[in-house]
Amino acid sequence: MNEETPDAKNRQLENDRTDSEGPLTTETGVRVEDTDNSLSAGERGPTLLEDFHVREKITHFDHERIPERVVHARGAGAYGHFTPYEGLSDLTAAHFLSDPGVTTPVFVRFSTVAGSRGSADTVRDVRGFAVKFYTEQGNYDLVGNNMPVFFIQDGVKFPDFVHAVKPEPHNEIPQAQSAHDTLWDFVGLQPEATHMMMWLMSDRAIPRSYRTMQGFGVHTFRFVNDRGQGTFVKFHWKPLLGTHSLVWDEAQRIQGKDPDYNRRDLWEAIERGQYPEWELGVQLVPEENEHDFDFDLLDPTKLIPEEQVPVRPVGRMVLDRNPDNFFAETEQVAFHTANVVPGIDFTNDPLLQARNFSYLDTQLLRLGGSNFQQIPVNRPVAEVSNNQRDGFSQHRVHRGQTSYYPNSLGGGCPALADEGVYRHYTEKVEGAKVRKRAESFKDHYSQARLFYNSLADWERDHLVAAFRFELGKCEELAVRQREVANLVNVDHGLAVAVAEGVGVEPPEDPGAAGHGDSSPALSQANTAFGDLTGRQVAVLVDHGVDGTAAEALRDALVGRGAVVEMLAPLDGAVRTREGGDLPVDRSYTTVSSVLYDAVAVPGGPDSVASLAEDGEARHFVLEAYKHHKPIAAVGQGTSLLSGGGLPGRLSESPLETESIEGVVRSPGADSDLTEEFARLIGLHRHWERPTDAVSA
Ligand code: HDD
Repeated sequence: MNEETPDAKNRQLENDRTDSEGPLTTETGVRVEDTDNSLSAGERGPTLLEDFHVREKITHFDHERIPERVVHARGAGAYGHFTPYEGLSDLTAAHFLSDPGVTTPVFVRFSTVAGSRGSADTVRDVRGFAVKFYTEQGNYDLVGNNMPVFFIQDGVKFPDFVHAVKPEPHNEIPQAQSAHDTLWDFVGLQPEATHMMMWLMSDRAIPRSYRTMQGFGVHTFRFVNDRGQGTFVKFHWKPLLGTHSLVWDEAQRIQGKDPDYNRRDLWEAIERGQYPEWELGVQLVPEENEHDFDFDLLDPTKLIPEEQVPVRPVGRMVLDRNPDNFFAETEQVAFHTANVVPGIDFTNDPLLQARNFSYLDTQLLRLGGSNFQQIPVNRPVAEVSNNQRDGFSQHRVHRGQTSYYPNSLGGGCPALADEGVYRHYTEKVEGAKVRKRAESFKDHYSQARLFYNSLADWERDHLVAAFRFELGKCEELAVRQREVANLVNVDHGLAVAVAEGVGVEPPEDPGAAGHGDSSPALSQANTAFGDLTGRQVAVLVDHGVDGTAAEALRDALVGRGAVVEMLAPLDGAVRTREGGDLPVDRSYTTVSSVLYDAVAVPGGPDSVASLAEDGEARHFVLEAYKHHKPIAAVGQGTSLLSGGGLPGRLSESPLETESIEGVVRSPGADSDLTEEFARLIGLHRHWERPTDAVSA
């Protein structure tokens, strides 16, 4: 274990933390006795210009906002640490990957892409997954997404893509949505986007939590070892909790009920000590095997199927500390794909090359000049020493007479480093200057089809529904039709299903059947299940509730890491059937079933009768049912299931043992019930449950 590194960043930040204690002062430290009344000429007279306090206070306020990120404006961040499982020095000179004894502090920012800073979390969108490693060799930023491919192949198209997905320029509608004409106009004309659009229309675009999201470096990067040998590498982050998503209808409702849903979830999990974890994995391709694939490794619209090149787990990242101040840290953190350390290099992926230009440029604007690396969250824990000077908001007080190289007056300092230095991979490059897309980048459909083939039936249903929803929001029929024409190259059945949904001509069958390959690793059906950590469970109670059952259920689930809340019509406490008081966590009128992963209704005739008369309570259960969530009903609680307009077989015989997907019913809260309920929660959602007839 490295003694110095684990909290090196935290210790460094300690010098910057400020508690607003002691008497009120101006920015220059002058004490202020009144901040409620401006200095005026007479009690009812004009405010005087000489009131430096009021001028300073208002001027500072006027300047409190900085430009939001042009993309990924909405985000949430946390600190943590990364530890490798084994030394990888045979592959890379990166010290943070060289020794399981080295633990490296990290800051991670998750984000949506299209929405503004104040937009909702659960929109259909890509999620950013940006990791800053504060390594002993300098900062390394792995600026990835929760999807392994991208919309375009060359960075020159990025402004076009972003203009298309952002709110339309004439009326700035819609906010944080891809369901509008300009986006689909663009992607329909840009077939290279097809593969990514399949991911965007899949459940990956509505993650249940940042804690249940995969991350990908997307590009092929290059590891370089001490001997200068290169190996192509793709980075993967795998959440220990598994990769889980919301239901689209639920995601939309959460946008209103709790726009901070993902942000809050991350914050609260860390505050509870349920630290989210990801495993870092790498796919490695020796340089000599670069051309062994039927796609180009430099093409960011392609992934390497895991079945072809397995993902090797190389380390673990834990997020265990929330920031002290959102603006200072999460807003001011500046990621840059060109922040690399020795042992990690780029490839000629044309998207990556453009990113290496764009990120520095954007920080200069966003953070007001070239000294943004001195902002506490951005400052490396590695020593910084160079001849760069001055600029807006220079915080360093450089000493000495010289600020040039070479010098003799400054003792030759800073001297050139001779070990641990960054050496660019000595790749041989030649070629005529051209503006031309490589032939090897031209297959835009095979991997879109691979993705489609790999999905479970329910995932395909969601995908078709998402295409119908999004294209159905496009006013121009030609835009809808063009996208359908695109999809027919992926799968004829998919294109027909979408066409039927959005009222355009179903396309002809192109005849030639596409390949039948699939990659099971791409399906969320094959992720990790069973972990209840941080799962939110609602228990609906009212006066007369079977308190023993309610508490037994709660204690058993809390013991497995779930967060269980007692919800009643009114806040405070309810009287139990046994005569005691059961504290209520909140009134269900202040929340909604969409904010919970599962619902339980304990027995107690009075409690259940009262809940059954309350439309809010019935809707709560019905909505959870519609969103495929696990439901437990104990004793008379089962009758609440029958009163809410649930499909026949539930409502007709609430206590019958006929099994209903994801619903457990029991006369009492025994261990079998809790066991089964926990199992159902661990399965996340019960997709096989038919819900089409449910109106909630
Ligand atoms: Fe980007 C932000 C991820 C392509 C230009 N990008 C940004 C963030 C993430 C990504 C996670 C938010 C960082 C944070 O939390 O502060 N971007 C990606 C991925 C891409 C990608 C995975 C493709 C593989 N990006 C991309 C291209 C360009 C940019 C091709 C420009 C040519 N991205 C930016 C940016 C942003 C940004 C404008 C906005 C704010 C920022 O950088 O700091 O420079």
